Amino acid sequence: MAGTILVLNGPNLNLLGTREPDIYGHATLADVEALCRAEAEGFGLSVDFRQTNAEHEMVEWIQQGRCGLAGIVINPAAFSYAAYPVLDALKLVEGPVVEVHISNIHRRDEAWRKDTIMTAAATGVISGLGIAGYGLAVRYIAELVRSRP
Ligand code: CA2
Repeated sequence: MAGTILVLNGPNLNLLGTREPDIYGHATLADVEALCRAEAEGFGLSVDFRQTNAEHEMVEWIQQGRCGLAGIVINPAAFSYAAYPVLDALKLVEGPVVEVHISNIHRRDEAWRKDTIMTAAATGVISGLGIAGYGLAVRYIAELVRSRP
């Protein structure tokens, strides 16, 4: 577990790569998973990669992973805007939590997209770097692990 990075994806991200490519690109969630695994494996770490459309499932996964993981990378997707149970669960996590958004939520046409509540529980946020943001988040956590005595 200490050598595992949990990568969580919220609602509708199972459809990544099938619509709105101008905003989200052409990569699929399977591509994102491969990217995260490749990055983690370079540091000798493993990735537990998951997606759900169900808030209760996301809460369960975060609770199960709150201790003993290298860290959590999460794209909460639309949970970002109203899912207080997910926020509370993230606040219980002991290790680093990196919030990732593929698009730059501060430049989107809909003003509400910038108001993510999850940031209150995140160590840091990456937004707008496409799926590369996931790889950078995994790398951040992996380097933290490597720097520990
Ligand atoms: O930019 C991101 O990664 C988002 O977290 C994606 C979320 C959106 O609600 C956030 O505002 C920003 C999910 C977008 C809807 O899901 C799609 C999946 C595939 C293709 C297009 C949209």
